[in-house]
Amino acid sequence: MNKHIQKIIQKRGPIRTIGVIGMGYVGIPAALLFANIPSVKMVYGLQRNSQSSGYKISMLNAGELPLKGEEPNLPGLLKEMIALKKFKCTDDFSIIRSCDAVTIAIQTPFLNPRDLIPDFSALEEGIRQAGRYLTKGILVVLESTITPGTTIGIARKILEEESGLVAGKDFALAHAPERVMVGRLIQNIREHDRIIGGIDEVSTKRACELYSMVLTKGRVIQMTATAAEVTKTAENTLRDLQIAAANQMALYCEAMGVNFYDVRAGVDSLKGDGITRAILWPGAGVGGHCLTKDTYHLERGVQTAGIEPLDFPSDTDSLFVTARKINDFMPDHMFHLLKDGLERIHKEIRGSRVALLGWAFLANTDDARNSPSELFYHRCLEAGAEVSVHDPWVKGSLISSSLEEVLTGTDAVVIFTGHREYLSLNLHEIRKVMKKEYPIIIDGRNIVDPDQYINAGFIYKGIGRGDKNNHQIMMCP
Ligand code: SAJ
Repeated sequence: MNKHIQKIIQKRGPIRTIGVIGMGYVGIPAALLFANIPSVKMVYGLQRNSQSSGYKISMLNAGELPLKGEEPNLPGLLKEMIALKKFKCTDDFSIIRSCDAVTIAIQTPFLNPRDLIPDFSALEEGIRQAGRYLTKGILVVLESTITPGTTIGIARKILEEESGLVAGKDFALAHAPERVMVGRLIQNIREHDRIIGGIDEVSTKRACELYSMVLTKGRVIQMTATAAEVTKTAENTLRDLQIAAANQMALYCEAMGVNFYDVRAGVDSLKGDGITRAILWPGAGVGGHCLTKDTYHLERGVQTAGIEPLDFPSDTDSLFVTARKINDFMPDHMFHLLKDGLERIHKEIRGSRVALLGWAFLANTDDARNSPSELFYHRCLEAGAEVSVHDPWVKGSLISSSLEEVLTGTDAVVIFTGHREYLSLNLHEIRKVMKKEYPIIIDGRNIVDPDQYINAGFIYKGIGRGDKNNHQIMMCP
């Protein structure tokens, strides 16, 4: 262990003043939970005063949360920390000079999902800002999801350039990836195990000291910084892979005239020691800002941070990238099911009217980032169809909250998101407002009972329902 930094940290003593860079859905709860620790004296929420997000500074200092959706306990915690003067939001990054630790939680989106190059500009700017004000013995922690190799690579380089200090000798540096989900931010930070990877043992130890203060049920899991980066990207890559396996199995079941859900129940019935089959659910696609990009962070990591040549079958694509392609194909499959449904009543897609139910990427949320619905929507428009969109959770110029308005006079209703409101659809009401002899229903989330709709004269298509997708057309009652 580096004796030099150990001495400086011992001299500095316990972590009392903390800076959190990036007042988003990761940084805000983290900052407030740190502030809520009795032994912590002060937490500064550091937010650049930019056109797009500078408004958060005054909003947070007024005790208002700049986050959408319900976050249990967060509003009260903000007001309490403001009242106790233990939290303050500022664009004055020089305050980092008075901090014992600074965490960085800035998003790393893909500018253009097609080229799969993450846009690190905002994160690098945040790291540069931190670097300018580092003092000896400070702990720097990256919380953003980053390409493996970033912490010991570009992040370390920028911090050392800006501060003139040396990581591991003058300051501690670690990666502790966020694992929060909207709607459960406080609970996730407290209860999920925290992966903590320092560039060396002293950094890991100091970062464990920081996060142990906020953990309740969760425990710290220590590893190297690069292993922590791989863990975070891998946990979403493997979830994406599991979903892709369910999607591919559903496509096979459709081709073989089999009910995927029977197969799923059958496979799932195999229990016993050491026997595991984690079958997830097929659907109209995979959206969001985690699973749609973390695979590509991992892929870039193995290309850019490799210390050994990758030994992999030369004529084989990455299983993980293949999984991404399968999941990204599902909105196209929904389009094919729509076309097949229209063809059964000798209608073309061009000129047809489609009611798209669900714009959010995740059921019962208003989060529409990278939503599969958007891909399907544009595919229909390009094919000459007219599309009306309903979502009870998402607001937007394209979206109506009136189901009747969206369904009126349409040829097909297409369910993309499993919102709970769609579990109680009234097929007779739907039929009445669609006013079609043979209305079409395409179920992308296994929401409806096929027989009920088929017997009511609907043309039914559902993902994974090979046993129903070529049903006999029942005379309309
Ligand atoms: N999806 C399926 N089939 C499934 C599960 C999900 O098609 O069986 C689709 C959803 O409809 C959605 C997309 O995948 O479009 C993503 O769903 P998700 O449940 O994975 O939700 P996310 O994207 O918010 O993932 C987050 C991740 N959490 C973090 O990155 C901290 C992920 O690691 C979690 O496992 C996931 O939440 C969770 O389990 O809630």
